[in-house]
Amino acid sequence: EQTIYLSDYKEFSHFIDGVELTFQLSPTKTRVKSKIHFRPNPKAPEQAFFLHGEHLKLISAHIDGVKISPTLTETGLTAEVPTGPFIFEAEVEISPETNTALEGLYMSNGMYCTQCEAEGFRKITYYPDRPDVMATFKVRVESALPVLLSNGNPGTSDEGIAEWHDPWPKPAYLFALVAGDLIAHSDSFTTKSGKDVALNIYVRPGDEDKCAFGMGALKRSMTWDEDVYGREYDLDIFNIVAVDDFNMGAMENKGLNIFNSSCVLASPETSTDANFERIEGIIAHEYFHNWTGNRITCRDWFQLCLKEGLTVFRDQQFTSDMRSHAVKRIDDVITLRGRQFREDNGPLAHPVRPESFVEINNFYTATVYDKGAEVIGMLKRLVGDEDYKRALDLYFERHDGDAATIEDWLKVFEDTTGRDLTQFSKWYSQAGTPRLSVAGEFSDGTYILHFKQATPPTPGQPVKDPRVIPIAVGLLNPNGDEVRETCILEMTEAEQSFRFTGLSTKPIPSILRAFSAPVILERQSSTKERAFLLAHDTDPFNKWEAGRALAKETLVAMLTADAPVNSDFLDALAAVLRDENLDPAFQALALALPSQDDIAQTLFDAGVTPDPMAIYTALETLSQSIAQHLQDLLPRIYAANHVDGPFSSEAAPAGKRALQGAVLGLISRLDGGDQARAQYAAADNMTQQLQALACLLRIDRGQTELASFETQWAQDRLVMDKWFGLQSGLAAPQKAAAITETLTKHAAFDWKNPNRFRAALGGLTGNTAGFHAADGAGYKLVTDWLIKLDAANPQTTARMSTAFDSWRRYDASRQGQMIEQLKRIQATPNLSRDTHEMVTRILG
Ligand code: B3K
Ligand code: ZN
Repeated sequence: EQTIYLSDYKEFSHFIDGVELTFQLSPTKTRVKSKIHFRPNPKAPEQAFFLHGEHLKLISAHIDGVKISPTLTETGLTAEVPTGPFIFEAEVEISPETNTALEGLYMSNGMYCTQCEAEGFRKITYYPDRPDVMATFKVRVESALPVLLSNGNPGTSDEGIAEWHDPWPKPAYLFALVAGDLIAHSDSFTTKSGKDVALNIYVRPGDEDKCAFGMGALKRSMTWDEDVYGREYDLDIFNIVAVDDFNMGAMENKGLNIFNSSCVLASPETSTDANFERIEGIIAHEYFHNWTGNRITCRDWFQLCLKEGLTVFRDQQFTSDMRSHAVKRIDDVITLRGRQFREDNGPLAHPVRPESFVEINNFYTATVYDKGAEVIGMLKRLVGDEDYKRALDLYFERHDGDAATIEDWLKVFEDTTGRDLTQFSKWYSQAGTPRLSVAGEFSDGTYILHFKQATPPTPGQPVKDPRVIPIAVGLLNPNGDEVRETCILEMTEAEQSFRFTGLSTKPIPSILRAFSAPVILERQSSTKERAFLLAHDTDPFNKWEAGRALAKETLVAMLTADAPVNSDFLDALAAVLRDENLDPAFQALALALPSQDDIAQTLFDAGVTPDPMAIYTALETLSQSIAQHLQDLLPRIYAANHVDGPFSSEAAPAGKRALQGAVLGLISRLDGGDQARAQYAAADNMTQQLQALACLLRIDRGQTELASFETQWAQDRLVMDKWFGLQSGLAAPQKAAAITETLTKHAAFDWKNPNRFRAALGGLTGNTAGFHAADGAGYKLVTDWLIKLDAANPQTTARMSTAFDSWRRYDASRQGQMIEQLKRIQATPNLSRDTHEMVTRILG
């Protein structure tokens, strides 16, 4: 197992002036012919000529027309080459049909497709498969299948032949090819400068009625990127293809985005409101990559956050603009805490820009993506909106066509603003979530906030330096009026104080507004003060945060001190529900309780060993108390948020449905599920159908509805994923492993399909108390399946093995059982490099 280091970076020996590829497609004997124009790179250090290549059958190779016999290894090919420019030609044979790893060229339901990022192109042909080698591609596809696609603009095509030419130099990871019996949903877009672009979403026959929403989202993305970032599209055609077998969400291949069908197909009957929003966000994300990723790519994979952090940041901005800034920010912070904080506080912690890896696919993480986006948000807060815009303009101008680095990225901000970003760059190099503690002091009209920051050690980084932390603060007076508007305090020291003068009364501070930095804020505060902020804070994020803190404090007190449910919290929730000026989507978020995993981490941080079953029970008790306390209010809120008329996936009706769903969950705890059954029967959209079914499963009912749901949706694979996921995800803890095991025996459980596997097994790992059931049945079942899947699909296995990364939090018995399972995976003969790296890091 070889570790790759950032510090070992060196340039490739050659430039490429052009690539021509011909594909003769066949399920087990696809021929790939390549013709690559190499030219020596005078700046590159001395090195042997090496091309990556894995699982390829070399038929022949030529240099300048002369047959050669290169040296072949497991990882590639070396050859003697001329000192000047030369043409390298190869013919290889590959077998897409037997490629179950879903990386390189593979087949899904009779259709050919590719996934090359990060290092899949080397499974297609011999090539310098690294992002800093960019070239223009001409591709010819030969197949009897009706639709033949590749990157760039279409060239001549004929019966069984299609040619594509991509004029923009690109790294191999952005290469794509699709061939299949597909139907196009077509439209067009005129760019700001008047260029017409043909748009297509290609799907399997039968899915054509689920493309309209995605097409609209694409056009909104194109307009938004022109308006907000000044970025126009740069080819004559933009194609999206939906694929059922896909390891992740989607892929930004130049001019030919390939999507997991779950991230593009949408209809009111089959998709929830959350699905619609996610699909819109992912379509935007992949489209935005055309500039942040494709036109400007990464020098090496250590710079992954250069494109991913920035593109996530952009898609978050987009969704905020399309929907609600407040709700989107709260959603993003919930995700960040649930995934990235967990990662940052466990054995898999790594910097936003890692410095070494064994398998790069293991670093497409919440830290690189979501913390990477937070770091950009902080940068924007520090320099201000205008300088952010100027810096981005400079970035596009200076680096268009480059394979760039984080240093390049920070330099455009330094050059634009004159700031020194040396300390700021530690956000890229140091792992771990800073703990920010604060105490307030008031005398003689002056209020002082004393801050301290400290970051706990992470693997390989025992000591941390202070970071630059932008802390957004506003002050309220006891009447609830804002006496100081939001300002950004720029903390740079380990301990630092900030003063506010000229105040007539002691203010109530609202700290870390809009979650201005990805830190854990530790602040002693009274229930009264939290309830005050929940009622009065003008910053919607902190308003929500105050409620969340109350919920957490109540749960922690119930779990550690046998305390009863805090009635101040219940009253505060009632006030939120009664406030008719609030956005229903916000009210729904305020009603939601922290996750079991969040409580487990909170207890662990406080030095308490979490008991998953006790956490589950405390949450049930609290939900029941909330339901009883709000009893009189619930039917009225439920009725008031009923949405009439034809379904719309827009934010306002979706917010009402979200609130209705949250209220239905509480009502179900009081009426044995009557209202949920009624909603299920009346539902004409998936949001309400699934809400009702989930409410019933949570109270251990709903068997009739589960069966009718299965009958109704047996033919729809994406809806059936929901059916699988709901059962393993919401099963009562003691039954969760058994129910999941039964699901894996269901005729429709196609374990090689990542969506289906994730639905059933990922449902269980997300069911915290069920996965961590004391008898270890959850651990064992998941491990059995991970071992089985690894032989077919290393990437998805490695990703799902992170379910075990929290083992250190738990008691000795659970720790022992989890370690035993991790070691069982580690000892599996022929375990993939992906999974081996993950379990080894998790074991620590
Ligand atoms: N860039 C791809 C992710 C590729 C993952 C490779 N294991 C999708 C995205 O972030 O847009
Ligand atoms: Zn991305």
